[in-house]
Amino acid sequence: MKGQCITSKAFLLIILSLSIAKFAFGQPETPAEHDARMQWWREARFGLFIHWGLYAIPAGEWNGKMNYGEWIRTSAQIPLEEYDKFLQQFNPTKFNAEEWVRLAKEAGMKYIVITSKHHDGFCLFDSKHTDFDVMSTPFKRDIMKELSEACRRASLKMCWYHSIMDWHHPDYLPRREWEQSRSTAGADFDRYVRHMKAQLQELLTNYGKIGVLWFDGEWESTWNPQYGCDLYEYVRRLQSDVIINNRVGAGRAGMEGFAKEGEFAGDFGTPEQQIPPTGLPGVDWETCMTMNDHWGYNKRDQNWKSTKALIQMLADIASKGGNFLLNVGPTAEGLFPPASIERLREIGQWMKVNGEAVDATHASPFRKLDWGRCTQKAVGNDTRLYLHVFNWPADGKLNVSGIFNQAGQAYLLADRQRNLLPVNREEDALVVSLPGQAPDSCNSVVVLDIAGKPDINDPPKIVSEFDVFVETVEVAIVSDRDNAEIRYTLDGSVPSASSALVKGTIRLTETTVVSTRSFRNGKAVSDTAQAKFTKVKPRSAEKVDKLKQGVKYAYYEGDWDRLPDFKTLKPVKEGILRNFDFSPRQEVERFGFEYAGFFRVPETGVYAFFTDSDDGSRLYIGDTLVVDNDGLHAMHEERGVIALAAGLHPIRVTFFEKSGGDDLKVYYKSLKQEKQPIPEAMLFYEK
Ligand code: FHN
Repeated sequence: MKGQCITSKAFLLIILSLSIAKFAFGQPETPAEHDARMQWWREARFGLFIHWGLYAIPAGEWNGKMNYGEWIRTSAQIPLEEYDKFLQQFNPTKFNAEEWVRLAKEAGMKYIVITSKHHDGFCLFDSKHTDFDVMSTPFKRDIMKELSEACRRASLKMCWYHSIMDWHHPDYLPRREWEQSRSTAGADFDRYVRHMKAQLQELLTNYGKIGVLWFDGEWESTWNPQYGCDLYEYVRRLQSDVIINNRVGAGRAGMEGFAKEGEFAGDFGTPEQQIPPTGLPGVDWETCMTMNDHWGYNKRDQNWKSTKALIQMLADIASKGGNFLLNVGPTAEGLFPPASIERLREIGQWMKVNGEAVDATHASPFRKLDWGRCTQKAVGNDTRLYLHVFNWPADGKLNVSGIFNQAGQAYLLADRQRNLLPVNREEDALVVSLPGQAPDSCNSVVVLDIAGKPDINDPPKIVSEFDVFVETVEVAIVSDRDNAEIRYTLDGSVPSASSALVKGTIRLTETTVVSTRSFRNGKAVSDTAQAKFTKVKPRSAEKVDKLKQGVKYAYYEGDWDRLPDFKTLKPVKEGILRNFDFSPRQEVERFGFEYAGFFRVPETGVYAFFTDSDDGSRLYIGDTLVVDNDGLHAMHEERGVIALAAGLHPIRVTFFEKSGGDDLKVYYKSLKQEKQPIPEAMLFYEK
């Protein structure tokens, strides 16, 4: 909606679910406009993350403990007035913006994301809206101004990391649990949001064109989707081309980094310290990662990832269509740690020879390659495959299986003379004959040109919401293969050239194994994909006489790494709640709940249940464990499926929190009901 943020959750979900039609000057952004805005970022593939601020002064040490980083103020529970003393010590006299930008550029990086303000609230830029900024330090230079100008001179994109959470500003809520002595009297979160917007206006007005706004610290209870949507639109109005990550919203599913279903997803997902297991066609995402174990400088942390590991991660991420944001935590003097410089230089040496196999590439057309990864580029109507060979074949034969294209030329990207390598077809594989010696110990790239778009042995996909059913189930078989016949069988046999052709969805009424395969001119051109759909009896509903709305709860306190057997423990408190919430809790850490009641199933069918929790949780229907989401973790969601007859079914949810963030959300969905939190109206207990 033009210039307005949504006033109700329902409207918000409608707008947010259209989040692909992004906002630009009140007109929905067309897919072509969105692609144009994202293009430089998608082609960049590789950027530098910089976490720098007052925390570089203690450099990870406080009161004899050595394992802190940028969270030191809250992890070491340093009182505000104590931490503010660092302001007078921040004087990075060796800071040289040109040097930082040169190191990034030579590493093959195309953009720099730096902490304009991290959670501690200290601003590395000259802000008129706070004295807690670099101009109040002995350094008295606008670091962001110097860096943005150096980036511009080197044609690198300047990007801001900006924390929504702010442990310094008096209007930011909540306070840290250990900081209850710091009064919240008069604190006004909306006034804090106005303050944050005023600083973002400075960052998007005084430093030229900005590439990305990398929000973070969006996970606390005071932030919500409406603030997020409003902030996204606000930033885009200041610079319409800026790209904004999904942490502007409030719907990120933990460190996996993607927005939950129906939640506002910003412009790209943000897996943190991890790489998604597969590519995510049509989804923009960027893995951010430290070189050692800390984002902010820690003088003791020597647990550095090897250059080889980092180069292979870069190839892995690019082969899945993602970006790699690799972090450096500079020292209080303004220097990159030597180990970081060493890795940037070595990555740069590899990129100098092989950067073409990363820059502006697209995801691999293969599901899996045993010897390495693949990226690709269109060359006219044909395709150039970049085969990233991690494990050089001892027999000199590089087997690229499951490809039906005609082969063009092949050569080593490291070979300046482009000496051609022999390529032979062996059934459904193209085999490239390689020299005995790999040109690179980390990742040797073989270029293989093929005619047309990749025609890969990708079996058709068998799609259905559930793999169990009560009466009937609809199954779709889909494939994006060109000029191929998709055939299937329902008796578990491998489809042949005379098997049934897929025409629309298939309705099953009995337990069935569906098998499907692609054919061309009577010959199979894919493996066979199989899926089993099982007809089940729904769990019988229970007769319960005296019902009241709500659930029973029992609240416990204890220190667990996994869910305890609450039946063996004595609850601190018991009672009735309207839903699965923490309101009775008396501790902020080391507590648990067991909720029990009845879930009213509207009609017989298959139901999916979800718990999204930090830390562990489980959901039972009757004696059946339907969702197992146990363990120590950030917000993480698990799903389970069960067939239920219409009526009342016992539901039991268990949860524990050890320390740090905490939350529990319980959802359900069916073929007729989109995923939604279990409404209070469906929860009952026996009086
Ligand atoms: O709390 C921050 C952390 O300090 C760091 O900035 C990372 C980098 O993405 N983000 C948050 C943790 O998820």
